[in-house]
Amino acid sequence: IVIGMISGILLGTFLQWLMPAGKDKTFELYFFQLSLQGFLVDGVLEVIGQVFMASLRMLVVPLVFVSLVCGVCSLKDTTKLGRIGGKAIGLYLATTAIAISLAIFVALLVGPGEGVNMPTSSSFESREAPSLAQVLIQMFPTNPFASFAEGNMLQVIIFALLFGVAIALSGKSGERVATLFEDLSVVIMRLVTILMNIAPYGVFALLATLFTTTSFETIENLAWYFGVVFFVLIAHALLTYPIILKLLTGLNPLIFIKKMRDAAIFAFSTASSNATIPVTLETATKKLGVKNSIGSFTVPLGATINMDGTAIMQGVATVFIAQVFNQDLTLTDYITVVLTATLASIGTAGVPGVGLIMLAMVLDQVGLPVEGIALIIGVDRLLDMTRTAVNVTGDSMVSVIVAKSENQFDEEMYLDPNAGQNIE
Ligand code: DAS
Repeated sequence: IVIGMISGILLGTFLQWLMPAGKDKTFELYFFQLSLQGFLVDGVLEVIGQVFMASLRMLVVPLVFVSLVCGVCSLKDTTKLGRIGGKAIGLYLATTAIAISLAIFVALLVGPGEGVNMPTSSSFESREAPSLAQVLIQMFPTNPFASFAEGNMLQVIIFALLFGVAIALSGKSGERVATLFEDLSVVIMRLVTILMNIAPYGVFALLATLFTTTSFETIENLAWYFGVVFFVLIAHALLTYPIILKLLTGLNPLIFIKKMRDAAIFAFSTASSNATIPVTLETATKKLGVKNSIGSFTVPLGATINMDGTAIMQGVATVFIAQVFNQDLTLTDYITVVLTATLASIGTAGVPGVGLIMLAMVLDQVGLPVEGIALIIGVDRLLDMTRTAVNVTGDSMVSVIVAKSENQFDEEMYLDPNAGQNIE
């Protein structure tokens, strides 16, 4: 993807140099430039780029609906749905909302996308912002199929949550439907992987087109974007989590951070919370003192519905893309972004790259051009690895908090620096 990004930027910049504006040119040169613009830029590259963006958005509705229904269904085979589930889900949503709010605040402070004024093809109609009451009322679908067709994701998410609970409470029938959704989830994940294979070509085409009309300093803005996401991810992991852990359990957070090292490194390497579940579970139950009765529930649940790192990327990316395309977002828009990204993080399964697909949905929700994803997808892999490490750290922290609140916690193990040292 990075090669696609760099070659796309170089081709775009070359074409921009080749087709300077202005009329003082011979007919031949003018004819050559017109055909270049017409055939190559507005033709081949535009088509490849738009097809890639369409396929990125094509997955959002099925991905969120299926993985969210599965996430809720997974609660059914544990009688703990009530108290412990409530505590875990409450903490997961709260930490994700804090994460994205922090991300938006820092991004607005730094302004990584300021000064680019990139022209946008999609018409960002200047809408009067819906009131918060309207946003909340509009979250409930009157016709789920219409919500699917329109890609109204908050409604899709609410419907998926309700549908998943209904499955969990439907006995044998529910079990059969839940199995179907688990199989569907595997297929959809395969589709995500397939899509990620064509990403380099899509990124190449999108950036080549974008850079025929964009100057180089956008690269500088991209570096700022990367820096802001990276800074907020580290701040969330090393500040927010220790403060929450200390406040809610009184435990020494430095021990927690130190013991998370292996799981964080594994998550960074795989960029997949799901793939890291075994290591996160080992860390929680063999190092952090979380009893298996809690960890076996909160860790897989967290890998599915808790994505603080992803929400941070989505918060910064939304502000960055709004600034790059010079679109002002209102406070209600930002609240919609926090709601959408927090709820969407429930629907984001823990596999590489899905955070970016969910970003397409968040941008759509506030009417921002989804093409902006092309700018950041090239630097997303390293951020994906980093935010996955934050995701699993959040999953482990909530597991410790819930375990301690349920007296299912071994404080001696937590305090023992050598506990569980033989985890390979
Ligand atoms: N890689 C995802 C995870 O496994 C997160 C993301 O794509 O943002 O947590």
